[in-house]
Amino acid sequence: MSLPVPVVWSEDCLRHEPGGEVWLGLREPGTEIPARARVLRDALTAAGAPVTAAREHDDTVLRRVHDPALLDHLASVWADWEAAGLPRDFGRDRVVPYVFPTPGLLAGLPPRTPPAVHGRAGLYCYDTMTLVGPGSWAAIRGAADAAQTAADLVSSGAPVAYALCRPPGHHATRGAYGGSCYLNNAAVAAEALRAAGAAPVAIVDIDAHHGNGTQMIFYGRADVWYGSLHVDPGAGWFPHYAGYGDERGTGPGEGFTRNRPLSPGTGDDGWLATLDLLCAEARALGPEAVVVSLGLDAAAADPESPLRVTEAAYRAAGQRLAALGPAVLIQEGGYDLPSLGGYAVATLEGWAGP
Ligand code: SP5
Ligand code: ZN
Repeated sequence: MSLPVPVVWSEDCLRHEPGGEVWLGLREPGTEIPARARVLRDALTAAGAPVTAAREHDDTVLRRVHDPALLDHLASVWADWEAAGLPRDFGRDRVVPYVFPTPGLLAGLPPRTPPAVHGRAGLYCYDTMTLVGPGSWAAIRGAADAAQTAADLVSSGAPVAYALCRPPGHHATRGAYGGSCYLNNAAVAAEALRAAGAAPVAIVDIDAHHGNGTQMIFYGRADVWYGSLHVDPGAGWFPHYAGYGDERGTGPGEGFTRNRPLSPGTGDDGWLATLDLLCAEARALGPEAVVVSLGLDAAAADPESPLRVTEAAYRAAGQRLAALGPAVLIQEGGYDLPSLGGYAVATLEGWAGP
């Protein structure tokens, strides 16, 4: 049996070991762990999908998507943290910010980049649950390379390619990381497709959480449409501050963002009916290429979301999304290790068709 969807893989994605997450003031084990990537790779390989190595790319596309200062920060923050003696002298074995330059703090003061790394950390990170360790940058870069390699395949004529990105990316904004995401792999894929000439590009985000980073990166643009279905942030779910239905884009981008929040507990019928609405809107755009932020955390057993979607519905979602056109699939969330591989295989099988 074979699954004709290329899986783009970077061994470096295993090197990010966040070592937990600080949630509401306490460090917990965390669910965004290297085993996720192994489970996904092994399940897809066992299902017969071909694995292809991510190729290294230069910074051109990354610098279009992200503030270069964020790239420089992520590349150097662990070394700076270690040089400051924080692991050895204070037992702080991961980068975690503690002061955040919110508008309420700055109140119009000129922007500063604090020289102390423990002060600077909060300038580029908006939460306490997205930790950085020694191998993080290699993995972050490997994930972005996987996204670009998958985009290259589709730009060269492949109908679909799946990038097994870890860490995930859709919460990373132009200038800040958070939500277990560091660089926005889906935005990188979309920008790579644009650079290869595709226009317009539609991003469909089916992760259980709203992709606030992706939305923000393209919020003012009409050449990249962003649509998402996700658990309602107004019902108490991350990212709390974005993902509401009245966010529709701004300026030339007005009408090119579409959010469809779902009630906690939503199951297959509600999820697929909403996905159909989103797909109809994406199709109306006439996209030349599609990026799917493929989060598998809407799964019934997932510990990070209250949506209750079965493997069969993800299979149906793969089928429906395939009808939109050539697509780059980007792995986002999905944290229930026992069921994760089955959901990925079902989605890609649905894509490939009977
Ligand atoms: C890419 C992605 O799916 N990011 C998810 C970020 C949401 N994380 C919210 C974490 C909230 C704390 N988790 C504790 C789980 C306790 N059951
Ligand atoms: Zn998620």
